[in-house]
Amino acid sequence: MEDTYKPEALPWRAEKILRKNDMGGWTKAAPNLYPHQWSWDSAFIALGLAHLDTRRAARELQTLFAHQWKTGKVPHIVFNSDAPPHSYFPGSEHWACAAASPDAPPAPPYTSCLSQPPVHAIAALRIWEAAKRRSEEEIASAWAFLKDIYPKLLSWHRYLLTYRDPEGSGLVTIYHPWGSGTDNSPRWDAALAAVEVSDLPPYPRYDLQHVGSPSQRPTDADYDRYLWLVELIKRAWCDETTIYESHPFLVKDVLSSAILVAANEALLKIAELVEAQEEDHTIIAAWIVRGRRGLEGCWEPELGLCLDYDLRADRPLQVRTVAGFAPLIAGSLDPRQLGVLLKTLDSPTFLGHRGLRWPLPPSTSPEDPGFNPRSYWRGPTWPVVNWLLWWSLIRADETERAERLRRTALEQLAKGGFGEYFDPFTGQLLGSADQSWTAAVALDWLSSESLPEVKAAL
Ligand code: 2M8
Repeated sequence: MEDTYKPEALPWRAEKILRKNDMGGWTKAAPNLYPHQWSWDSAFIALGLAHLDTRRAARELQTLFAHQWKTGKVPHIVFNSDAPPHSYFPGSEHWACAAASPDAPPAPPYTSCLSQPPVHAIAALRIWEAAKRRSEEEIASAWAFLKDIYPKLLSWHRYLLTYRDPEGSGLVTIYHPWGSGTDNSPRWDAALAAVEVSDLPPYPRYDLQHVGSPSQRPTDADYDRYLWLVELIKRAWCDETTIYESHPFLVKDVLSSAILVAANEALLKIAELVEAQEEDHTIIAAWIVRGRRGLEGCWEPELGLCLDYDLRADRPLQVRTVAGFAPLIAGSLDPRQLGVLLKTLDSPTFLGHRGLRWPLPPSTSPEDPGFNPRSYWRGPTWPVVNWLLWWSLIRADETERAERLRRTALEQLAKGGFGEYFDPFTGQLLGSADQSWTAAVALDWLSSESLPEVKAAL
């Protein structure tokens, strides 16, 4: 394979992408395929922007949280009213009825009524840490940002631990695969198979015009189910209780749940910084304990991974994907479980697979029947997932492994470009080029040359 970029060109290339996709106070997830603001993309983008401009990074999150629902929910998409026609489906017209919900924020701009994994508090804390390495002015403005965003983050996490966890299990329920961020992962195959689609009007697949081949995106059969689930959510007027009672797809998502635990740890640090009331500390600390306990219950010793749970079928979803490393992301593992997870990570099920172009984790294990190396979340490697694992390995004191992962992930980007995802066997860029969150995590990796410093900032 030919060299795409010289490694020393990576920082300015990454910066150029973020500037190109910058829409003022927010960033498009990708130039053409994703012309709107996505929730967890914005969080990753903010932590990358923090290395360029901490105020602009803060604004990324503030723009997103300006569209928070009254329940505390942060919508998975805030629609760009100026997006080119026929560029993304389902767009704002399709979700406009969500604005009629009494819980919805003022529209336009319209929002979807789904959510995505809660990376935001982690990003907010990293903005603070980046500001601390700069000037007194930046520190003051980052502190004001933390003060402003803290109650919004608290309400977001509270939403996830109430509306999305009425059982008190510590695990986040999703009611649409889009809510997981890993849309067509085989994690959802069994639960989706039980969804019966009826009277769905024809719809366009604008996404396919922006990728090299339709095989890189979810199939039409997947999309039928996605849109049918959206239809049912709209018929329930986006009311969480109604959805919980009647919706055919209801799953406990271990990846979102683990991210929530890590985000609650970040929130606890923010609570200290902004001198939040003592009661908040107690609540957040209890959420962390509850989250870890919930994940313990999803542990599958035979696979050495954690499994999602289908609430409708009342059974775990037996699929080997990167989401199975959820306990590593949640952190504070006992050494025995950490050892088991690292063994799984190194085994042929993931990094040790002989066919891999680089030892980077495929989104789905090549040994899993649902694996497909070119289809979206069914096998390709994703830089943001690499970032999450890298960050989690540092937190677990696995600094050498973390450093290997970081260097390999950067090598992949230097050779392959700032892709949305990559074929794990050939290293070919798939999906969108110039994906914002890929550029953002690259900037974060590049500014993390000295690990002790990174560790101190966690
Ligand atoms: C992908 O999801 C959207 C729907 O939300 C899509 O395929 O149209 C996912 O990779 C998701 O995790 C990501 O946030 C979004 C934008 O990058 O694209």
